[in-house]
Amino acid sequence: IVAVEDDRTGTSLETLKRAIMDNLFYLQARFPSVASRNDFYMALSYTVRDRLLQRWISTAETYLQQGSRTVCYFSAEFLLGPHLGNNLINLGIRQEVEEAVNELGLDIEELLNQEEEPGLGNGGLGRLAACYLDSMATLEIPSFGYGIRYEFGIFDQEIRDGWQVEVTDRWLRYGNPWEIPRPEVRMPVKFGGHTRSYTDSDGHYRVIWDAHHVVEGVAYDTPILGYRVNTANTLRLWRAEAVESFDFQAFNTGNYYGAVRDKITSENITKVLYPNDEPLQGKELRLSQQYFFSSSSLQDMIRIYLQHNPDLSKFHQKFTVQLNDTHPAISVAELMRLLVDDHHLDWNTAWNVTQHTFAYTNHTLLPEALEKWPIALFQYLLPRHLEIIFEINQRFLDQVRLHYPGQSDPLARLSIIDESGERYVRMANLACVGSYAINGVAALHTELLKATVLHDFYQLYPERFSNKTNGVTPRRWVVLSNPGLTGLISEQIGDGWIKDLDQLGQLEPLANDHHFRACWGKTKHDNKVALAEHIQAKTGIIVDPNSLFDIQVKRIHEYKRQHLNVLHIITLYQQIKDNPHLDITPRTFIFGGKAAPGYFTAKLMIKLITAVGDVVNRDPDVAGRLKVVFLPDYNVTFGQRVYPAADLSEQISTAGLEASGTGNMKFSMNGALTIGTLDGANVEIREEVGAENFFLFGLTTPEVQALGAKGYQPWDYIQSNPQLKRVLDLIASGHFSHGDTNLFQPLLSGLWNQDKYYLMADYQSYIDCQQQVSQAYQNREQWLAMSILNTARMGKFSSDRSIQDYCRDIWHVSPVIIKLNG
Ligand code: 26M
Repeated sequence: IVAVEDDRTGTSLETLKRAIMDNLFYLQARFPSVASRNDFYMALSYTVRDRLLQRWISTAETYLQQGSRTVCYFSAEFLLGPHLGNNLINLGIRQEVEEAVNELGLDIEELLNQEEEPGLGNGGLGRLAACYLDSMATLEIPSFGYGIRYEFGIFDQEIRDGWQVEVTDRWLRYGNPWEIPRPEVRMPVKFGGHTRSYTDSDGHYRVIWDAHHVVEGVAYDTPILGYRVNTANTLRLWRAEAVESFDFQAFNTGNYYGAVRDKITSENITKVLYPNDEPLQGKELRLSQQYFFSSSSLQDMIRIYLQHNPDLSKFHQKFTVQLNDTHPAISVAELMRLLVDDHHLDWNTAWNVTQHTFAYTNHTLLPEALEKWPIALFQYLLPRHLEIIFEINQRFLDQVRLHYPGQSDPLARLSIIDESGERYVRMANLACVGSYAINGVAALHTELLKATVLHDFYQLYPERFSNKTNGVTPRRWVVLSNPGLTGLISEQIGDGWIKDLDQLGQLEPLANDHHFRACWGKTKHDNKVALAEHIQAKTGIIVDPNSLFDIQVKRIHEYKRQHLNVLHIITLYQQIKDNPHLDITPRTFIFGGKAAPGYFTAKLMIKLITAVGDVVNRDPDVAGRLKVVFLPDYNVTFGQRVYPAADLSEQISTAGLEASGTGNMKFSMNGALTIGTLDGANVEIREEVGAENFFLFGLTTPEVQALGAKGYQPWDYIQSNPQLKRVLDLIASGHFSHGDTNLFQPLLSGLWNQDKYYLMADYQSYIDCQQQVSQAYQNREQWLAMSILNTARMGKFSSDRSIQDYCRDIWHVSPVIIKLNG
């Protein structure tokens, strides 16, 4: 007889098989003969979850007992990707589970593919938060993630007639075995109404906020297990539920249906994730989401704190909060409100706590992406917070005045309130004033922040600024996604690199080893074959695994310049049309990425890619030497297939505009070479891998700035470059649009007239650089050596390194080792 504990935590073959069958019966209520693939996926997931929970509970107990300093990572997005495979890797039971599953007559790959990924993020920012959770758990750092449990994550993308079509992401449809609902953990969150003040019996000035309505935040927890450690931290996501208070019912007396309608309105708050790249102006629901999760999370932290410490004036010694962009910046005002209004701290004490609690990460320099909310909206939704922000601002500007006597310009720029026209609350300014640390996400980005967007704050508080270059977790992005490469590397240097990525440096001498190169090449080829099969299954397009796989996957955006990539494709196509016998390096161009639903130009870029593909892929003159594939619905799951199969990584944003990029790191770790501009983390990747192992092109940031200042004229470049002009003319002629000369006009006239992102200026440099890529690929031995060196020199870009930097320079937290109880 097996004891309950052994039965639910053991990893022997028999125990695992028994557990899967038990879960199938008792949780899914199915016999094997009628069970669907999803039933088996669920049964297996619960089996793995049982083995997480022991660690998770021990972790929670240890944190509670030790009261260690804790990081809270506040983020509106966590783009986790599928859990099952990752948890198998981190638990170290992938092998055993595969065997158990086989013996039950099932296929582990099929079960893994069954998982619907939680797409609770747009792209880089949300995926970064997920990598950081993995690293914090692996490094045994006491930490919580706090965010929003969206019922509908980022939309699913379909391509119909070459255009993007958005489909609702119903990821919770068949249940989510990885979350543990905590219906007893509920936080009231108020909205609207009015404030009033009075003086209490001790003579204290007090403010009461009589809200228009209250919504409850209910906690849903997901355990985040570290790699081969006992630490399992918590990601706590909040779901909005309506409250049916006595007042609420009384108010709706005789209006039962009206009350139910109001209930639905409350629950709308956590219905859907907003795509970025959409103007947020006046999106009341978006501000509601931000406030809802900020308030729920801070209330939860205060509740936990008060269980052991009565004195909130030391709150910042126990907790630090990282603000992932300005989405949770309202937290600055909310913590002040909770401390002053609800817990009766005096203003100065509360401000001291607040100011020592928050740290702020900026993720973009694009001016249109800086969040600001109309004062009227604030007044209507968060009247008390507006008062608090005015008070913070007044005290702040009094300080600034001492710094800039008699000068009004710096004051106007630093003010939390934008008064240049309609009045707005500037969230980045609120975040800067309320934080003890401010950082950018790559060296260049941080320098540009200090020089431009946050220049005035840098002048005022230089000591708050630092750089924290992004990183990605090698557990998901190499071990899980690229088992072939993982095996090859570990055979040579052991598996210490998985937790200490600098050890990849030991591969360097092997770049000269002919046999190792051959194995490296074989692994890449196998991954390309697998991707080719996937492409054929999804799109029907047949691609040649011996061709150069040239890949650009990321959100579709003009500044990321997918259309520059297309201009290169058309250039090659025209060269072939001119000379069908041209000796050319065969290439497969693979694109993936979503466009924001309201971003017309980005959607037209997708149409251009698919339209060019339709012509090029079919043209007999091309004879299969060029293929263009747009793979629909790029997400984490697809990323895991695509990075391991890439030869060339496209990182071609206009210099100065991509804050960091993280896909660039995933590609290089998996042995792809990069063609890129000196932008974001590309700069540091090139420094690490060596200029000779990186294909650099394009204007530098200062050159872009200088060109803009002297008056950039794109037609100068077009008129002096017949090849470029021919490419643009071919698009305009309707060659890729069944003769329709209007279809791509909006894109083309953008390039002819303003060309905001300098494609014309960078075109020739890009084409020349691509020519070097094609040549380099012909020298297979040399290419393989470069590929090995790229992987070997990527140690810096582990998110473990990033998290250690945050711990040391900003958070001042240290690891807490978890022992298993029981
Ligand atoms: C919003 C409205 C209109 C136009 C653009 C926006 C917008 C653009 C970018 C809003 C938010 C944006 O950034 C969010 C984001 O994901 N930033 C990415 O963060 C990653 C992690 O730090 C970086 O690697 C990426 O370079 C950065 O783009």
